[in-house]
Amino acid sequence: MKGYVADWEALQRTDPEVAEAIAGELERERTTLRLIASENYASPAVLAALGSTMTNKYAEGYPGRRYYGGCGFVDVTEQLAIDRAKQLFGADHANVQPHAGAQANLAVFGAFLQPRDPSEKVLGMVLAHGGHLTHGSPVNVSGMWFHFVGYEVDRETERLDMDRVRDLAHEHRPKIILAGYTAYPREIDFGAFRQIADEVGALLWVDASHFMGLVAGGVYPSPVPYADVVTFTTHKTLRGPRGAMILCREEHAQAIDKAVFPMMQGGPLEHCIAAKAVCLKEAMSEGFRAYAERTVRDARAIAAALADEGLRIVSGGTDSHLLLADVRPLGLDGKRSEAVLDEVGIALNKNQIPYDPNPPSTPSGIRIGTPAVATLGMDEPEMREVASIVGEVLRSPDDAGVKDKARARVRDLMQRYPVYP
Ligand code: DSN
Repeated sequence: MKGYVADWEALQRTDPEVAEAIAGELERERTTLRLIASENYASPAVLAALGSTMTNKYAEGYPGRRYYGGCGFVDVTEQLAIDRAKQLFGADHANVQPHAGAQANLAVFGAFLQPRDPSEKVLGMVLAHGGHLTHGSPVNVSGMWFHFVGYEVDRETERLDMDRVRDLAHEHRPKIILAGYTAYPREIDFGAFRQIADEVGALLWVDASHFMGLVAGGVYPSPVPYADVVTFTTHKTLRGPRGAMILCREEHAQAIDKAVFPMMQGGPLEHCIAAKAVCLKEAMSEGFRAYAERTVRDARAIAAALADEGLRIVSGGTDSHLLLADVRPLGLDGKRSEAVLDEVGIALNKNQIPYDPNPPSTPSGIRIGTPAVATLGMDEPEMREVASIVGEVLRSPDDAGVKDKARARVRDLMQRYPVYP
């Protein structure tokens, strides 16, 4: 049999405009230092599964119980993804169909809450301290239809204050307590969250999107033994295709499956699910473990080196793949820092810091993540080099000569660690 996955020549012939943009994106990825904490590089094997003919198949339902015929092969790949997710994370049940993190989170609301019922509260982190759009933002269905109460990090330590979480839980008696964030660099004490949830009879939901790859690699605590339900995207530290999964305890399996399909989604993206199976196999390898270790080592190294460059590191460091840096000591804000670093080929994002006096459009901080550079193999010496480039540029944001030199140093680094060679 001739294998058939993505055919680059066919795309160039059929639609040169789209082909040119895709080639442009590849070139951008090859020449830009990727420090966006939520981004990574999917492997060629993952990309091959994504570009396969499984995109053609309708398969509403679940393996062995579909609403369409001809599902034998997509049943194989979806069951592999389910089995591997359960094995890798030690979970009772896995649903691998959510199209994205927002849909996975929506399924949790669908499984456990009634919309617009103020008696059913969710206790989650306030957005400005590292929560997520889908954790109760007023412009998202989570905040429009569901009743959130927010906890914050401690003002001094900039870390979770579990006594405060406990007080709020006892005061508001939430139906769900939510942990897991987009800009919190430290370890989360899932055991403490479990204990508080049990004290008030709440479910514990962990959105592990950012760090689930670190859990797979054994370098970050697993929420699975503690949480009722764990949602996560598959394209961040886990390094798979764009998409998401849900793990849960057996007692919630039926509610979660029904909430994903037919409540929130229709036909599953079986090409993505095949790619999820591939990424889970990759995540079981020794090489993945080494990548996960390097990711955290890199984050610690760049945090320490950026502190030496004069930036203030929120909470004083990191235990994960990301850090938040306050750029005000250099006389800048996060927006300007993001823009000037983009000019020299470094991609990261502006971010609010806890208790930020500045608005989200011009926040005081930047967020830096190391999964992508760790995938390329960069280690502590390269992180010190990157920090020195960042420091030089941010200290002289209007100096064209400094920026030219920085651009050349970034180019050199990217040549030494090629993307999709
Ligand atoms: N937007 C993602 C992030 O950058 O953290 C989360 O969905």
